Amino acid sequence: MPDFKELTDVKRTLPLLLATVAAIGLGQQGAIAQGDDNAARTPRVGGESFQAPAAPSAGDTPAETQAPNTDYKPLLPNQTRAPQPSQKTEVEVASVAKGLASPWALEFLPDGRMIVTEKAGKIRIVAKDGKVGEPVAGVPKVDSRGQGGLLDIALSPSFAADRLVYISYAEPREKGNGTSVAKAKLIESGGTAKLDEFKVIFRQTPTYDGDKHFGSRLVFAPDGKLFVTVGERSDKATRGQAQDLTSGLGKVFRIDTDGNAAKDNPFTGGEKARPEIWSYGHRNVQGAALDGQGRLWTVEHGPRGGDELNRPRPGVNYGWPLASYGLEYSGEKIGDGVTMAAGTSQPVYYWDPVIGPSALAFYDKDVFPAWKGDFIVGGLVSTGLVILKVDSDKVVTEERVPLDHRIRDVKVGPDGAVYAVTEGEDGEILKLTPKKSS
Ligand SMILES: [Ca+2]
Repeated sequence: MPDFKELTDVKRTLPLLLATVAAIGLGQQGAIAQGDDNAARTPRVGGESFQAPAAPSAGDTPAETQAPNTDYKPLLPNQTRAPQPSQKTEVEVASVAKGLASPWALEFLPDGRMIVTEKAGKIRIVAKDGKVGEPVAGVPKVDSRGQGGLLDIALSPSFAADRLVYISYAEPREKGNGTSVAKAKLIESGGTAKLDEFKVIFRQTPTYDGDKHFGSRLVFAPDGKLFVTVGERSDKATRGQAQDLTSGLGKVFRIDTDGNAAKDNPFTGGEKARPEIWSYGHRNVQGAALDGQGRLWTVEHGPRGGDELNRPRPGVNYGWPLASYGLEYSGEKIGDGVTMAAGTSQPVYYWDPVIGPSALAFYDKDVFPAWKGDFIVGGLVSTGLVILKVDSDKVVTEERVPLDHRIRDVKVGPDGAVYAVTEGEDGEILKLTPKKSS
Protein backbone atom coordinates (compact mmCIF):
# COMPACT_ATOMS: atom_id res chain seq x y z
CA MET A 1 0.00 0.00 0.00
CA PRO A 2 1.17 3.54 -0.69
CA ASP A 3 1.64 4.94 2.73
CA PHE A 4 0.11 8.34 3.37
CA LYS A 5 1.18 8.13 6.95
CA GLU A 6 4.77 7.49 6.04
CA LEU A 7 4.71 10.46 3.68
CA THR A 8 3.19 12.73 6.29
CA ASP A 9 5.58 11.45 8.88
CA VAL A 10 8.57 12.12 6.69
CA LYS A 11 7.47 15.69 6.07
CA ARG A 12 6.74 16.25 9.74
CA THR A 13 9.70 14.44 11.15
CA LEU A 14 12.35 15.29 8.58
CA PRO A 15 13.73 18.20 10.64
CA LEU A 16 13.72 15.94 13.69
CA LEU A 17 15.41 13.13 11.77
CA LEU A 18 18.05 15.50 10.51
CA ALA A 19 18.62 16.86 13.98
CA THR A 20 18.99 13.29 15.19
CA VAL A 21 21.45 12.44 12.44
CA ALA A 22 23.39 15.61 13.21
CA ALA A 23 23.37 14.71 16.88
CA ILE A 24 24.66 11.24 16.08
CA GLY A 25 27.36 12.84 13.99
CA LEU A 26 28.36 15.34 16.64
CA GLY A 27 27.88 12.88 19.43
CA GLN A 28 29.97 10.15 17.89
CA GLN A 29 32.44 10.34 20.75
CA GLY A 30 29.57 9.99 23.17
CA ALA A 31 28.15 7.05 21.27
CA ILE A 32 31.49 5.30 21.32
CA ALA A 33 31.96 6.10 25.01
CA GLN A 34 28.54 4.68 25.76
CA GLY A 35 29.59 1.46 24.07
CA ASP A 36 32.83 1.25 26.01
CA ASP A 37 31.73 -1.71 28.08
CA ASN A 38 31.23 -3.47 24.75
CA ALA A 39 34.54 -2.27 23.39
CA ALA A 40 36.31 -5.58 23.87
CA ARG A 41 33.85 -7.43 21.67
CA THR A 42 33.20 -4.57 19.24
CA PRO A 43 35.06 -5.12 15.99
CA ARG A 44 36.93 -2.05 14.87
CA VAL A 45 37.50 -1.20 11.26
CA GLY A 46 39.52 1.74 10.06
CA GLY A 47 39.55 3.24 13.54
CA GLU A 48 35.76 3.49 13.68
CA SER A 49 33.48 1.54 15.92
CA PHE A 50 30.71 -0.70 14.73
CA GLN A 51 27.74 -1.30 16.84
CA ALA A 52 28.06 -4.95 17.86
CA PRO A 53 26.20 -6.82 15.13
CA ALA A 54 22.81 -8.07 16.20
CA ALA A 55 22.88 -11.06 13.86
CA PRO A 56 23.75 -14.32 15.60
CA SER A 57 25.28 -15.40 12.29
CA ALA A 58 27.78 -12.54 12.25
CA GLY A 59 31.49 -13.29 12.31
CA ASP A 60 34.31 -11.01 13.41
CA THR A 61 35.73 -9.63 10.18
CA PRO A 62 34.23 -7.71 7.28
CA ALA A 63 33.90 -9.29 3.84
CA GLU A 64 35.65 -6.25 2.41
CA THR A 65 39.41 -6.51 2.93
CA GLN A 66 40.72 -3.95 0.41
CA ALA A 67 41.84 -0.48 1.43
CA PRO A 68 39.20 2.20 0.92
CA ASN A 69 39.59 4.89 -1.75
CA THR A 70 38.68 7.65 0.65
CA ASP A 71 39.39 8.78 4.19
CA TYR A 72 35.70 9.18 4.92
CA LYS A 73 34.31 7.51 8.01
CA PRO A 74 30.77 6.20 8.30
CA LEU A 75 28.38 8.47 10.12
CA LEU A 76 26.16 5.68 11.38
CA PRO A 77 26.90 2.30 12.95
CA ASN A 78 26.96 -0.65 10.55
CA GLN A 79 26.96 1.68 7.54
CA THR A 80 29.86 0.02 5.73
CA ARG A 81 32.15 -3.00 6.10
CA ALA A 82 29.65 -5.06 8.05
CA PRO A 83 31.02 -8.37 9.33
CA GLN A 84 30.68 -11.38 7.12
CA PRO A 85 28.71 -14.35 8.47
CA SER A 86 30.74 -16.76 10.57
CA GLN A 87 29.40 -19.57 8.38
CA LYS A 88 30.07 -19.08 4.70
CA THR A 89 27.46 -20.31 2.22
CA GLU A 90 29.12 -22.59 -0.30
CA VAL A 91 27.54 -22.49 -3.74
CA GLU A 92 27.57 -24.57 -6.88
CA VAL A 93 27.55 -22.58 -10.09
CA ALA A 94 26.19 -23.95 -13.36
CA SER A 95 25.92 -22.12 -16.66
CA VAL A 96 22.34 -22.57 -17.87
CA ALA A 97 22.46 -20.36 -20.98
CA LYS A 98 25.30 -19.00 -23.10
CA GLY A 99 25.85 -16.80 -26.13
CA LEU A 100 23.79 -13.81 -25.05
CA ALA A 101 25.13 -10.53 -26.47
CA SER A 102 25.64 -8.17 -23.53
CA PRO A 103 22.54 -9.27 -21.65
CA TRP A 104 21.19 -6.58 -19.33
CA ALA A 105 18.10 -7.92 -17.61
CA LEU A 106 16.40 -11.21 -16.84
CA GLU A 107 12.86 -12.09 -15.82
CA PHE A 108 11.16 -15.43 -15.37
CA LEU A 109 8.01 -16.06 -17.37
CA PRO A 110 5.21 -17.86 -15.52
CA ASP A 111 6.02 -21.12 -17.33
CA GLY A 112 9.63 -21.10 -16.09
CA ARG A 113 11.25 -19.85 -19.28
CA MET A 114 13.38 -16.72 -19.07
CA ILE A 115 13.07 -13.48 -20.98
CA VAL A 116 16.28 -11.53 -21.43
CA THR A 117 17.16 -8.10 -22.79
CA GLU A 118 20.36 -7.53 -24.73
CA LYS A 119 21.93 -4.09 -24.56
CA ALA A 120 22.10 -3.51 -28.33
CA GLY A 121 18.32 -3.76 -28.54
CA LYS A 122 17.14 -7.35 -28.61
CA ILE A 123 14.83 -9.37 -26.41
CA ARG A 124 15.20 -13.14 -26.36
CA ILE A 125 13.30 -15.93 -24.69
CA VAL A 126 15.46 -18.63 -23.17
CA ALA A 127 13.90 -22.09 -23.00
CA LYS A 128 14.09 -24.19 -19.85
CA ASP A 129 16.88 -26.25 -21.45
CA GLY A 130 18.93 -23.07 -22.01
CA LYS A 131 18.26 -22.75 -25.71
CA VAL A 132 18.37 -19.07 -26.64
CA GLY A 133 15.51 -18.06 -28.93
CA GLU A 134 15.50 -15.80 -31.96
CA PRO A 135 15.07 -12.08 -31.24
CA VAL A 136 11.56 -10.97 -30.35
CA ALA A 137 10.23 -8.72 -33.12
CA GLY A 138 8.95 -5.21 -32.54
CA VAL A 139 11.60 -3.95 -30.15
CA PRO A 140 12.25 -0.20 -30.54
CA LYS A 141 15.48 1.34 -31.71
CA VAL A 142 17.75 2.09 -28.77
CA ASP A 143 20.83 4.24 -28.31
CA SER A 144 23.30 1.60 -27.23
CA ARG A 145 26.41 3.74 -27.05
CA GLY A 146 28.30 3.72 -23.76
CA GLN A 147 26.03 2.71 -20.91
CA GLY A 148 22.91 3.08 -23.05
CA GLY A 149 20.82 0.46 -24.75
CA LEU A 150 17.90 -1.78 -24.03
CA LEU A 151 17.88 -1.96 -20.26
CA ASP A 152 15.32 -3.48 -17.90
CA ILE A 153 12.25 -5.60 -18.49
CA ALA A 154 9.37 -6.22 -16.09
CA LEU A 155 6.31 -8.35 -16.47
CA SER A 156 2.89 -6.93 -15.78
CA PRO A 157 1.64 -8.12 -12.37
CA SER A 158 -1.19 -9.76 -14.32
CA PHE A 159 1.03 -10.98 -17.15
CA ALA A 160 -0.65 -14.38 -17.43
CA ALA A 161 -3.88 -12.60 -18.38
CA ASP A 162 -2.69 -9.45 -20.19
CA ARG A 163 0.72 -10.58 -21.61
CA LEU A 164 2.08 -7.05 -21.03
CA VAL A 165 5.78 -6.42 -20.64
CA TYR A 166 7.40 -3.13 -19.63
CA ILE A 167 10.84 -2.18 -20.86
CA SER A 168 13.21 0.67 -20.13
CA TYR A 169 15.79 1.83 -22.63
CA ALA A 170 18.02 4.65 -23.74
CA GLU A 171 15.77 6.21 -26.33
CA PRO A 172 17.33 8.07 -29.25
CA ARG A 173 15.68 11.48 -29.38
CA GLU A 174 16.14 14.71 -31.24
CA LYS A 175 19.26 16.36 -29.78
CA GLY A 176 20.22 13.45 -27.59
CA ASN A 177 18.69 10.60 -25.67
CA GLY A 178 17.07 9.67 -22.41
CA THR A 179 15.63 6.78 -20.45
CA SER A 180 12.13 5.87 -21.58
CA VAL A 181 9.65 3.27 -20.43
CA ALA A 182 7.35 1.45 -22.82
CA LYS A 183 4.77 -1.27 -22.55
CA ALA A 184 3.79 -3.84 -25.16
CA LYS A 185 1.99 -7.12 -25.48
CA LEU A 186 4.18 -10.19 -25.89
CA ILE A 187 2.61 -12.35 -28.58
CA GLU A 188 3.93 -15.84 -29.24
CA SER A 189 2.84 -18.13 -32.03
CA GLY A 190 4.45 -20.89 -34.03
CA GLY A 191 7.78 -20.58 -32.26
CA THR A 192 8.19 -16.85 -32.88
CA ALA A 193 7.51 -13.92 -30.61
CA LYS A 194 6.80 -10.25 -31.11
CA LEU A 195 5.89 -7.12 -29.20
CA ASP A 196 2.49 -5.80 -30.18
CA GLU A 197 0.64 -2.61 -29.26
CA PHE A 198 3.97 -0.99 -28.36
CA LYS A 199 3.56 2.28 -26.48
CA VAL A 200 6.00 4.61 -24.74
CA ILE A 201 4.38 5.50 -21.41
CA PHE A 202 7.06 7.60 -19.75
CA ARG A 203 10.07 9.65 -20.79
CA GLN A 204 12.75 10.88 -18.44
CA THR A 205 13.50 14.48 -19.38
CA PRO A 206 15.34 16.69 -20.09
CA THR A 207 16.82 14.94 -23.09
CA TYR A 208 20.61 15.05 -22.96
CA ASP A 209 23.31 14.15 -25.44
CA GLY A 210 25.45 11.71 -23.45
CA ASP A 211 26.14 8.01 -23.08
CA LYS A 212 26.18 7.52 -19.31
CA HIS A 213 23.94 7.03 -16.27
CA PHE A 214 20.62 5.94 -17.73
CA GLY A 215 19.73 3.80 -14.69
CA SER A 216 17.50 1.82 -14.88
CA ARG A 217 15.24 -0.68 -13.18
CA LEU A 218 11.51 -1.24 -13.26
CA VAL A 219 9.80 -2.65 -10.18
CA PHE A 220 6.08 -3.16 -9.66
CA ALA A 221 4.93 -2.40 -6.13
CA PRO A 222 2.23 -4.53 -4.48
CA ASP A 223 -0.31 -1.75 -5.25
CA GLY A 224 0.35 -2.09 -8.99
CA LYS A 225 2.32 1.15 -9.27
CA LEU A 226 5.58 1.04 -11.18
CA PHE A 227 8.86 2.31 -9.74
CA VAL A 228 11.30 3.58 -12.38
CA THR A 229 14.88 4.31 -11.40
CA VAL A 230 17.14 6.52 -13.51
CA GLY A 231 20.48 8.29 -13.44
CA GLU A 232 21.63 11.91 -13.63
CA ARG A 233 23.57 11.51 -16.88
CA SER A 234 26.93 11.65 -15.08
CA ASP A 235 28.41 14.85 -16.45
CA LYS A 236 29.10 17.78 -14.16
CA ALA A 237 26.77 19.81 -16.38
CA THR A 238 23.79 17.63 -15.46
CA ARG A 239 24.47 15.96 -12.16
CA GLY A 240 23.26 18.90 -10.09
CA GLN A 241 19.80 18.27 -11.51
CA ALA A 242 19.56 15.27 -9.19
CA GLN A 243 18.69 17.96 -6.61
CA ASP A 244 16.27 19.80 -8.91
CA LEU A 245 12.67 18.68 -8.47
CA THR A 246 11.73 20.25 -11.82
CA SER A 247 14.20 17.93 -13.60
CA GLY A 248 13.81 14.22 -14.26
CA LEU A 249 17.50 13.45 -13.78
CA GLY A 250 18.72 11.50 -10.75
CA LYS A 251 15.32 10.37 -9.50
CA VAL A 252 13.18 7.42 -8.56
CA PHE A 253 9.74 7.78 -10.13
CA ARG A 254 6.44 6.13 -9.25
CA ILE A 255 3.91 5.96 -12.04
CA ASP A 256 0.82 4.02 -13.05
CA THR A 257 0.76 1.63 -15.97
CA ASP A 258 -0.18 4.47 -18.34
CA GLY A 259 2.82 6.51 -17.22
CA ASN A 260 0.87 9.00 -15.11
CA ALA A 261 2.19 10.14 -11.74
CA ALA A 262 0.68 8.12 -8.91
CA LYS A 263 -1.88 10.39 -7.29
CA ASP A 264 -0.47 9.92 -3.79
CA ASN A 265 3.13 10.68 -4.77
CA PRO A 266 4.96 13.14 -2.50
CA PHE A 267 5.03 16.11 -4.89
CA THR A 268 1.47 16.21 -6.17
CA GLY A 269 0.31 19.06 -3.95
CA GLY A 270 1.13 21.92 -6.31
CA GLU A 271 4.84 22.14 -5.49
CA LYS A 272 7.19 23.26 -8.25
CA ALA A 273 8.17 19.68 -8.87
CA ARG A 274 7.54 16.80 -11.20
CA PRO A 275 4.64 14.78 -9.81
CA GLU A 276 6.17 11.47 -10.95
CA ILE A 277 9.04 11.87 -8.45
CA TRP A 278 9.14 9.47 -5.51
CA SER A 279 12.64 10.29 -4.23
CA TYR A 280 15.60 12.33 -5.44
CA GLY A 281 19.29 13.06 -5.06
CA HIS A 282 20.25 9.77 -6.74
CA ARG A 283 23.31 9.25 -8.94
CA ASN A 284 22.70 6.15 -11.05
CA VAL A 285 20.27 3.60 -9.67
CA GLN A 286 20.73 0.24 -11.41
CA GLY A 287 19.32 -2.08 -8.79
CA ALA A 288 15.87 -2.06 -7.21
CA ALA A 289 13.77 -4.64 -5.40
CA LEU A 290 10.97 -4.92 -2.88
CA ASP A 291 11.63 -6.38 0.54
CA GLY A 292 9.37 -8.84 2.36
CA GLN A 293 7.12 -5.98 3.42
CA GLY A 294 6.75 -4.73 -0.16
CA ARG A 295 9.00 -1.72 0.43
CA LEU A 296 11.36 -0.44 -2.25
CA TRP A 297 15.12 -0.71 -1.78
CA THR A 298 17.74 0.42 -4.28
CA VAL A 299 21.44 0.24 -4.95
CA GLU A 300 23.19 3.00 -6.86
CA HIS A 301 26.61 3.52 -8.32
CA GLY A 302 28.71 5.98 -6.39
CA PRO A 303 31.74 7.70 -7.86
CA ARG A 304 35.14 6.37 -6.66
CA GLY A 305 33.94 4.93 -3.37
CA GLY A 306 30.40 5.57 -2.23
CA ASP A 307 28.19 2.93 -3.85
CA GLU A 308 24.98 3.03 -1.84
CA LEU A 309 22.12 0.91 -0.54
CA ASN A 310 19.05 3.03 0.15
CA ARG A 311 15.45 2.48 1.11
CA PRO A 312 13.86 5.29 -0.91
CA ARG A 313 11.03 6.87 1.02
CA PRO A 314 8.59 9.34 -0.55
CA GLY A 315 9.89 12.85 -0.93
CA VAL A 316 13.27 12.12 0.59
CA ASN A 317 16.53 13.51 -0.80
CA TYR A 318 19.35 10.95 -0.99
CA GLY A 319 22.06 13.55 -1.23
CA TRP A 320 23.84 13.31 -4.57
CA PRO A 321 25.88 15.36 -5.44
CA LEU A 322 25.78 17.42 -2.22
CA ALA A 323 26.98 14.54 -0.08
CA SER A 324 28.79 11.34 -0.98
CA TYR A 325 31.12 8.76 0.51
CA GLY A 326 33.07 8.77 -2.76
CA LEU A 327 35.48 10.95 -4.72
CA GLU A 328 35.77 11.97 -8.35
CA TYR A 329 37.65 9.41 -10.44
CA SER A 330 40.45 12.00 -10.56
CA GLY A 331 40.65 11.74 -6.77
CA GLU A 332 39.23 15.22 -6.26
CA LYS A 333 36.45 15.64 -3.78
CA ILE A 334 32.82 15.84 -4.86
CA GLY A 335 31.52 19.34 -4.24
CA ASP A 336 32.39 20.35 -0.70
CA GLY A 337 33.73 16.90 0.07
CA VAL A 338 31.15 16.10 2.72
CA THR A 339 29.39 12.85 3.58
CA MET A 340 26.39 14.57 5.12
CA ALA A 341 24.37 17.54 3.94
CA ALA A 342 21.40 19.23 5.58
CA GLY A 343 18.08 17.94 4.31
CA THR A 344 19.51 14.75 2.85
CA SER A 345 19.31 11.16 3.99
CA GLN A 346 22.29 8.98 4.72
CA PRO A 347 22.60 5.73 2.79
CA VAL A 348 21.61 2.65 4.76
CA TYR A 349 24.95 1.19 3.67
CA TYR A 350 27.83 2.08 1.37
CA TRP A 351 30.83 0.47 -0.26
CA ASP A 352 34.34 1.91 -0.54
CA PRO A 353 36.01 0.66 -2.66
CA VAL A 354 33.04 0.27 -4.97
CA ILE A 355 31.39 -3.01 -5.96
CA GLY A 356 29.64 -1.50 -9.01
CA PRO A 357 26.09 -2.45 -7.95
CA SER A 358 24.17 -3.45 -11.07
CA ALA A 359 21.16 -5.24 -9.66
CA LEU A 360 19.24 -6.02 -6.50
CA ALA A 361 17.08 -9.01 -5.58
CA PHE A 362 15.34 -10.07 -2.38
CA TYR A 363 15.71 -13.71 -1.41
CA ASP A 364 12.43 -15.12 -0.10
CA LYS A 365 12.79 -18.82 -0.96
CA ASP A 366 14.04 -21.84 0.98
CA VAL A 367 16.81 -23.30 -1.17
CA PHE A 368 19.39 -21.11 0.57
CA PRO A 369 18.06 -21.08 4.16
CA ALA A 370 20.91 -18.83 5.32
CA TRP A 371 19.89 -16.17 2.80
CA LYS A 372 16.19 -16.12 3.59
CA GLY A 373 15.14 -12.48 3.87
CA ASP A 374 18.50 -11.20 2.57
CA PHE A 375 19.25 -8.86 -0.30
CA ILE A 376 21.42 -10.05 -3.16
CA VAL A 377 23.40 -7.40 -5.00
CA GLY A 378 24.97 -7.95 -8.41
CA GLY A 379 28.48 -6.56 -8.67
CA LEU A 380 30.19 -5.41 -11.85
CA VAL A 381 33.47 -4.32 -10.24
CA SER A 382 33.32 -6.97 -7.49
CA THR A 383 32.68 -9.65 -10.17
CA GLY A 384 30.23 -11.55 -8.03
CA LEU A 385 27.31 -11.26 -5.67
CA VAL A 386 27.04 -9.48 -2.37
CA ILE A 387 24.61 -10.94 0.15
CA LEU A 388 23.30 -8.46 2.72
CA LYS A 389 21.46 -9.53 5.83
CA VAL A 390 19.30 -6.67 7.05
CA ASP A 391 17.74 -6.33 10.47
CA SER A 392 15.66 -3.30 11.50
CA ASP A 393 16.70 -1.65 8.21
CA LYS A 394 20.39 -1.97 9.05
CA VAL A 395 22.88 -4.24 7.36
CA VAL A 396 24.12 -6.77 9.90
CA THR A 397 26.23 -9.03 7.69
CA GLU A 398 27.79 -8.79 4.24
CA GLU A 399 28.87 -11.89 2.39
CA ARG A 400 30.67 -12.08 -0.94
CA VAL A 401 30.06 -14.77 -3.54
CA PRO A 402 32.80 -14.50 -6.18
CA LEU A 403 31.72 -15.51 -9.69
CA ASP A 404 34.69 -14.27 -11.77
CA HIS A 405 32.38 -12.33 -14.05
CA ARG A 406 31.02 -8.82 -14.05
CA ILE A 407 27.41 -9.37 -12.98
CA ARG A 408 24.73 -7.40 -14.80
CA ASP A 409 21.53 -8.75 -13.25
CA VAL A 410 20.46 -11.12 -10.52
CA LYS A 411 17.11 -12.79 -9.96
CA VAL A 412 15.67 -15.38 -7.62
CA GLY A 413 14.16 -18.17 -9.70
CA PRO A 414 10.77 -19.73 -9.04
CA ASP A 415 12.75 -22.85 -8.05
CA GLY A 416 14.54 -20.93 -5.28
CA ALA A 417 17.91 -20.97 -7.06
CA VAL A 418 19.72 -17.68 -7.68
CA TYR A 419 20.35 -16.66 -11.28
CA ALA A 420 23.11 -14.22 -12.21
CA VAL A 421 23.55 -12.66 -15.64
CA THR A 422 27.11 -12.00 -16.77
CA GLU A 423 28.13 -8.93 -18.71
CA GLY A 424 29.83 -9.06 -22.08
CA GLU A 425 29.58 -10.17 -25.67
CA ASP A 426 29.25 -13.83 -24.71
CA GLY A 427 26.97 -13.34 -21.74
CA GLU A 428 25.76 -16.25 -19.66
CA ILE A 429 23.08 -17.02 -17.15
CA LEU A 430 24.59 -18.66 -14.09
CA LYS A 431 22.49 -20.75 -11.74
CA LEU A 432 23.55 -20.88 -8.09
CA THR A 433 22.46 -23.67 -5.76
CA PRO A 434 23.87 -24.69 -2.40
CA LYS A 435 26.94 -26.92 -2.62
CA LYS A 436 26.02 -30.44 -1.65
CA SER A 437 28.06 -31.60 1.29
CA SER A 438 30.06 -34.67 0.35
CA1 LIG B 1 23.30 9.26 -1.27
